[in-house]
Amino acid sequence: MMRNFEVLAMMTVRLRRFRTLLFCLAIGFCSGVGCEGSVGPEDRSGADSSRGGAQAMPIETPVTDALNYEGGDATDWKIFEVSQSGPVTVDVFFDTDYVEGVITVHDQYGTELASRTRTPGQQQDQIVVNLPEASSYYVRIHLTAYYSTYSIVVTPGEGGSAGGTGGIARPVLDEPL
Ligand SMILES: [Ca+2]
Repeated sequence: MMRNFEVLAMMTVRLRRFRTLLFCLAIGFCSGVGCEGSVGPEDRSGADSSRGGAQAMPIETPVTDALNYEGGDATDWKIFEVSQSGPVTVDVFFDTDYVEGVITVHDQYGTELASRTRTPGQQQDQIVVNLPEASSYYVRIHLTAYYSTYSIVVTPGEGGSAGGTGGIARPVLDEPL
């Protein structure tokens, strides 16, 4: 017949084995699904990941920022103001042309007015949107893959490759003479 301390020692050993088993299972689970070092798409996005934290963007002034889907900064919100109703052109220029994502324009209540899904391979995305009144409006730039620095500018009028009154083409700086 075992004495009390022998029973206690045996149970302690079993408990340690059980804890070791749990530990190994946890390690195995984490290495399987990538617990360590994994970053969610918005984990490092900052306040501008939501409309309430949108960064101000003056009209006709390019603003440069960066997005990184795998690095945890998939979304930037920008806010701009217009003093009259009418069309504006939003141009977004990505340094890395194969990034994937979607650009949307919203009114002051968050209602989506226009949307453009990026075409990988094009550096410039252009959205023309008719704004119904003098007010604040938002642009949401959201990546679904990869990372890039980008510049965004809002100009009054209708742009487009057909020679509209608004919008700009990306400046070409490195052309050979
Ligand atoms: Ca962000």
